[in-house]
This record gives sequence, structure tokens and C-alpha cells, in this order.
Amino acid sequence: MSEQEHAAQLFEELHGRAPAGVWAAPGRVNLIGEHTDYNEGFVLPLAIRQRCVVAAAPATGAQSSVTSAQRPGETIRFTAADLTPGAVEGWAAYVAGVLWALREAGHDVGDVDLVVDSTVPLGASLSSSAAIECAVASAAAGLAGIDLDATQIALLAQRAENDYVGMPCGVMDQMASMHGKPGQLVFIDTRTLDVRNVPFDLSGSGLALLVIDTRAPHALVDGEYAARRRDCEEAARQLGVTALRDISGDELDDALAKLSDDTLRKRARHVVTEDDRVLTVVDILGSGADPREIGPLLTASHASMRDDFEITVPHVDVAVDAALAAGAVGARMTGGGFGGSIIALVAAQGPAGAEAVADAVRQAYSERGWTSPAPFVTQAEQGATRLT
Ligand code: GAF
Repeated sequence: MSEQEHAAQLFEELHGRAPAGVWAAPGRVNLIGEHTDYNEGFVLPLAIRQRCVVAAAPATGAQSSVTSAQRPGETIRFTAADLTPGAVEGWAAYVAGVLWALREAGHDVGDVDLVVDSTVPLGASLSSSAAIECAVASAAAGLAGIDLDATQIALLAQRAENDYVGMPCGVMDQMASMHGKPGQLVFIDTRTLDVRNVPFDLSGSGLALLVIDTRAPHALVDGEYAARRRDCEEAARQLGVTALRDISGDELDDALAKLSDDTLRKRARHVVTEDDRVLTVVDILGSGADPREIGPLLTASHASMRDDFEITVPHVDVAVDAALAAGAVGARMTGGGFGGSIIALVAAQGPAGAEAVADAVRQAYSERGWTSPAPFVTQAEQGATRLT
């Protein structure tokens, strides 16, 4: 049974009628450009196969209802018109937050019955939250007949996460989930919100993109994320620029000399060099050169996150080192940090292929007595869409 059939069936069981429609939005991996989005810089994510599916219909009762296929038996209810931040907590806050954000933006969204079913793993830095937000926003807008483009939905989803859930994320994850295309990266200028798709089909070059969910325990993620964001804003303030995006690689040394302490210097160096790496990767892939050429840039991005932005943890560093030692062309942590997943650009097959690299990481974890990681090969997939 397909995902949409599964979500629709569960909807029918719960509500005694068919849903009016089924929508889906995927998670993402970020190829490169980490913690650059809230610095108004550049990011280069791709949508992945794992996604959140939402079966939806206008509510028949006086309230909205939300049920997750991952938590059957638990239905959360609220009234859309009465929503305020904090009123709904836990996983359902991502859903309530989207309805709240739509209404705050002046859209006449009424109460809805929703069944959500997600294959995006939680806590793996693969944007399970953006997937549910974008799927619910697409469904709610679709049901109400509100015509919003992909970027408008991404911004509303981000608002839900910032102001309802309380996580001060940038806009990358929601934009990736909305704008993903099969075989294409989503190159985003987060200042202008211009989006350009960059071809990313590795099959012709004998390569694969391996994702390894380290399953490392996450701790203090939101607090550390907010702290990094504050450091970057303080560095920009001291440099007299709107955002670190405004410092070019050529100006970096002069800029670093003006900052008040080493922590701010390290944070700024990561962001400025990471923006440059994104642009170089876009040039390489856009020119049709061998994708292997991006490998060293991925690995340099990881070193920058480890040493300057200080957002990696031992599980992540061990996975990257083991992947490189096993012959990966490049490897880096992906996402916000402090755990989650790594990506490795690897040969599709052979002694340094995806299987061998995944095995090497499993072996490194087993030697340390750590929970076995969860590897999978991914490619660029379709962004949010209406399924039925
Ligand atoms: C998280 C955030 F949600 C994104 O906006 C981005 O900042 C990312 O961390 C780091 O690049 O996924």
C-alpha cells in the first residue's frame, strides 16, 4: 500500500469519510551551506525520499483534530481561531503553529481534520519538522483554496517554527522541502530568496550520496543553535554590516581583526568561508565538471563546523573520519549539529563504495560500543506536492 493510501485509510477509519485530499512534503539533506541561512547567505540542500504525508478535510466538528500514524490512539484537538503560541505543545505544535501562522498572515483558514504519516526519522537532522510544517501548510492552503506559491508556504512554515514552536531556525529546510526537484539541488540565496535548481544526478559518474544517521543522542540543540545565531549577529554588529553574508572572503582577515574575541572570530570565519564553499560547489556542479571535485569542499566544511563553529560531536566526527578513511571522496555533518546525520560522497559500488563505507562506519561505532548508525543512499527528489 502506498503512503497516501495508508494515510487515507487511517483517515477513513478515524473519521468515517474519505479525506478531501492528500498532500506530501519531504525532508532534506543539506549538501553544503550550514548555519549560513540566518546569516542571509547561501545554502544548497536537496529534498529526499522520506516525507510527511497528510490526509486532510475540512472539520465536521467544532474543532480541528490531528492524529499521527506514528502515535495512533492519540488525537490532539484545538480550535484554529483560538490558537496562541504555547496553547498546543509537543509534536502537534508544528501542526497548530502552521494554522496559527496562516491565520496571523490574514488567511481565512478554518478547522480541519488531519492525519499525518511521516517516514522522516526524528532527531536525525533530516528536517522532519519542516516536512510536517510544509505538508500541513500545503494541505490547509489547498483545502481553503488559498493560492500560495512555494516560497510563501516555506515562509509561513518557518514562522510557525520560529514563533509558535519557538525554534529560531532559518528558512533553508522549509525552502528545500517546498522547492525540491528530482535530480536537482536547491540553491537558495537566503537574502533575496532567489532559488535556482542545480543539476545533481550522480548516476553517470559512478558516485552516490550516502547519508548516515548517527543516531547520536541530541542534547541542548535548541539552546546551542540560538547561541550560535546570537554570536553571528553580534559579529555582524561589531563589523557594522547587516549580516555576515556582507563580508567577502577577501575581506575576511581584516574583518576578523576587528572582532572583540576569539569565539566571534571563529564563528564569523565559518560563515564567511562556508558561503564561499557553497558558491564554489555550485560553480563546479553547474559547469558539468566531475562531481568528485566537490569532495574536498565537503570535507573542509566539516572541519570548519568542528573547529570554528563547534557544532559537531564525537559520533559525527568519528563517522566522517571513518567514511573518509574507507575511501569517501568527501564527507561532512549535515544539518543543525550536535548529532544527527552525516553525508558522504562515495563510489556507488566497489571497495570504497557506499556499502563498504557504511560498513566502515558501523565498525567504528561497534568498536566504541555505540548504537549502530542507520545508513541509506539518497538522491534529489520532488518537493511538496498534492498526491490526490
Ligand atoms: C537547522 C535549521 F532549521 C536551518 O534553518 C539551518 O540553520 C540548519 O540548521 C543549519 O544549516 O536545520
